[in-house]
Amino acid sequence: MANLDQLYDAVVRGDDDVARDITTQALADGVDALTLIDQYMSPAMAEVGRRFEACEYFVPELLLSARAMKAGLELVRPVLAARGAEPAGRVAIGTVEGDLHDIGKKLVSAMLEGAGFQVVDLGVNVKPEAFVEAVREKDVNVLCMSALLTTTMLAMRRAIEALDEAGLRDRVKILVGGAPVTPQFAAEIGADASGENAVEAVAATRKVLGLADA
Ligand code: B1M
Repeated sequence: MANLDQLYDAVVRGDDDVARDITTQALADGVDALTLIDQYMSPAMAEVGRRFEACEYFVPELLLSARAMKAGLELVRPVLAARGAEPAGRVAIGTVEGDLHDIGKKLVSAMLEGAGFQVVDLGVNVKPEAFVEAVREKDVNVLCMSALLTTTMLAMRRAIEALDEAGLRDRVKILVGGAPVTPQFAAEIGADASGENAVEAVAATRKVLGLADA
């Protein structure tokens, strides 16, 4: 029988091999896939987030934990998909036009998945029209945009304007983030919220969707 506490520990310690092994064994033992996420992986990522905010963990630890969680999630996702389990919400995320930085975006994406959201990653250098297309086609509740350059953060405004012009602005909540992005800038361009880091991004996503604190 799989020792599920080891799954929690593996995610907190960022050990993707152990996370993969325990998840495989647990699924073979018949442990419920949602239990693995709700009771072990997500609480582990919440603990990682707490350590990050307390400056006990830094970006490298966050990346390792995100990788370990993804290793487990990749095994659990097909099981959930097969039985049609509802995610907490659907999110599309991308780094804006002209910007190739994707490490932070991937981290935000992994934390959102860890919190139970279904995430469509649109990649980097995403044009405003591609964000519009994602909102039109992917049935998402939240659109997340990341920018790391002071020059490219302006593309967030263009994407929001494009959504407005397409008549789709009211269909989604918009969250923006990345090193140069401030809450003032977010408000100025008409976004619903911003997050300073991946942990805040999850909290802000839950908040804009009116979900209770995790
Ligand atoms: Co670039 N780069 N880079 N770079 N790069 C920065 C951002 C820079 C600050 C370095 C510097 O000069 N000190 C600087 C920007 C200056 C500015 O505009 N103010 C810079 C520059 C100038 C450039 C180039 C223009 C350099 C050149 O070619 N002359 C060029 C631009 C290319 C382009 O995008 N068109 C460039 C290229 C690159 C690489 C390709 C070499 C590489 C990216 C590789 C990759 O991503 N695959 C790179 C890197 C690695 C960096 C630094 C060193 C690290 C960025 C990173 O990954 N951080 C960066 C300097 C730095 O930040 N110290 C730098 C780790 C990551 C976990 O953090 O991305 O901040 P971060 O994400 C955080 C938060 O910002 C937040 O949560 C994340 C997790 O906590 N967050 C969100 C991010 N997105 C969010 C979305 C949200 C909410 C929160 O909601 C939707």
